[in-house]
Amino acid sequence: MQRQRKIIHIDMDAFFASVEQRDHPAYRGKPLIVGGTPPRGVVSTCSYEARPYGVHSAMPIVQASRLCPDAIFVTPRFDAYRQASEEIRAIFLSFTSLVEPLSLDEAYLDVTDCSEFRGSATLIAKAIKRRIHRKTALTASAGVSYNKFLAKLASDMDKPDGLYVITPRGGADFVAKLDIGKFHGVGPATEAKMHRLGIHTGADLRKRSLAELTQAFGKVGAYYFDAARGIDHRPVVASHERKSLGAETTFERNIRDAPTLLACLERLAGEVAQSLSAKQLAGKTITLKCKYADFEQVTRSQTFSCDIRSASQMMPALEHLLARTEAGSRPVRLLGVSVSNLKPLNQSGLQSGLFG
Ligand code: TTP
Ligand code: MG
Repeated sequence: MQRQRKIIHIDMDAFFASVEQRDHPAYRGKPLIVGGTPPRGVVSTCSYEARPYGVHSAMPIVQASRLCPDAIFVTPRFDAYRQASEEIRAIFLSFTSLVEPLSLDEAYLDVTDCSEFRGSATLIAKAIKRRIHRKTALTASAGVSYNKFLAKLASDMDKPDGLYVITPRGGADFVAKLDIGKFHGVGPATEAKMHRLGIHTGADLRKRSLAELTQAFGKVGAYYFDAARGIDHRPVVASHERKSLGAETTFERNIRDAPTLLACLERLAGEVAQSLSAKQLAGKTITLKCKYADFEQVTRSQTFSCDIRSASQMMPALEHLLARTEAGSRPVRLLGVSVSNLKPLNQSGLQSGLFG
C-alpha cells in the first residue's frame, strides 16, 4: 500500500495587483486593474476590490473599464513579479526540494518527508504563508491535502489569505459536491461533453464505470474515474527533475496544407515558451510530434548548444523538422511540440532573457 502523501498548493492572492498595491500605497484599498492597453489589451488580473464588479483575468480592458469605470488601470511590471516569484520559490525550497511551480505565483509542494512542525502539513502551510508575508508583504492562499487535485481545489476555497485542508476522510465527500468543470483537466469542451452525458457533479461522475469513462474520454477516462473517488496519483515533479515540457493539438479534421500546419506550430511553440517561462526553465532539444490520419506517429528532434526559451527560437527549427516528416503529402491529425534537456533558468539567464 502506498504511503499517504502530504501535498500543499500555494497560490498568491491577486498576484500582479497585490505587488502593485504593495509598491504604490495610493492603489491600496481601491479597485486596481493590471493589463494591456485598449483597444486590444486584456486584463491580467485585478485587485479584490475590483472583483465584485465582475472584472476578471482575460477580459478585454475595454469591457473592464465599462464594468468598473473608477478603477485604476496599470500595465504589468514583470520584473517586480518575477522578483517576488523568486522570493516565494526560495521559501518553498527551504521546506522541501519537491517543489513544482505552475506559474509565477503558484506551486505544488510535497511535504511528506518534511520533519518540521512534527510533519504537520497544516502547520507547514501556515509557516510558509507567514514567511511569504514577512519577506514579500504579500498574502498567499494555501490548500493542504493528500494529492495535487484536492490541494489545488483547497487553495481556492478560502481566498484571499486562506488556508483550507481536505483530509483523507473528507476527500470523497468534497469531490461528490464538486461541479464537473472544477475537475483537473476538464476545460470548457470536456465540461460540455460531460453535461451531454448527464454528468454535472463529482457524484454523477462516480456513478460511471471505468469502461464507460474510457470509452467516452480515452486514456484520461481512468484519471476521471479515480478523481471521482478523491484519488490522484500524479506525483509532484520538481522543476529540476522535469524531463520535458510540451503542448499538442488534435485537429477536428485532418490537415494537409502547410500554412495551416505552420500556424498551428506557431501557436504550440507560444504555449511551450509560456510554460517554460512560468516554470523558469530552458531546454536544449526541441521535438516535433506528428501523427498522420492513419494514426501512424513520427517524432523529429534537434538539439542546440544554446538555450531554447522563446517561440521565435523554436519556429525555424520546427519548420525544418516539419519538412523532415511526410506532413503535407500525408494528412495530419495531430501535431505536438516539446522541449527537453531542461535546466532551471538562473538569475543571469533571466537577465539575458529580458535584454537579449
Ligand atoms: P491567478 O493565480 O490565476 O490569479 P491572481 O493571483 O491574480 O488571483 P487569485 O487571488 O484569484 O489567485 O494568476 C496569477 C497571475 O498570473 C495574475 O496575478 C496575473 C497573471 N495572469 C495573467 O496575466 N493572465 C491570466 O489570464 C491569468 C489567469 C493570470
Ligand atoms: Mg493567484
